[in-house]
Amino acid sequence: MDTEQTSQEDHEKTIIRTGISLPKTLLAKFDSMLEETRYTSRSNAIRDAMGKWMAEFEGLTAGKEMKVGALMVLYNHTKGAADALTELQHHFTETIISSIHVHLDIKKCLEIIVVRGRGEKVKKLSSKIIGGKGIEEVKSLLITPQ
Ligand code: NI
Repeated sequence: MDTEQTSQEDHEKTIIRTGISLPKTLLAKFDSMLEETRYTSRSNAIRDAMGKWMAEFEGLTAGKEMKVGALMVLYNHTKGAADALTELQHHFTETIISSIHVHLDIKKCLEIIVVRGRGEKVKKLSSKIIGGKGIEEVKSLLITPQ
């Protein structure tokens, strides 16, 4: 048996316990939705959700392929996100064709950033938005023109 391979497999199976901070209401909603499924543990559901998010992020773009589409960004403008988003877009003028801003309510905004460019550039733009201060959700709708 190849000991190096075994060691690698063991390493991949190692379970790490970690703690995360969540709003109480989010956890309550998550738990109540879990009850509608066959999940027997919160850990398994969180692990699957992480896997789905990672696959979506990785699959967002295929490096050299041309993509056209939009990044939809929901954010809270009272937390400085508007200025940061504008500043960022000024660094991606070759990739961003246009953007549409919608004031949803007193705090929330939706920005639809229309993109055209190589997947790797779109992913770079997206990765600089996701998780930013005041950013609540980012969705991408991208197609590969023939
Ligand atoms: Ni607005």
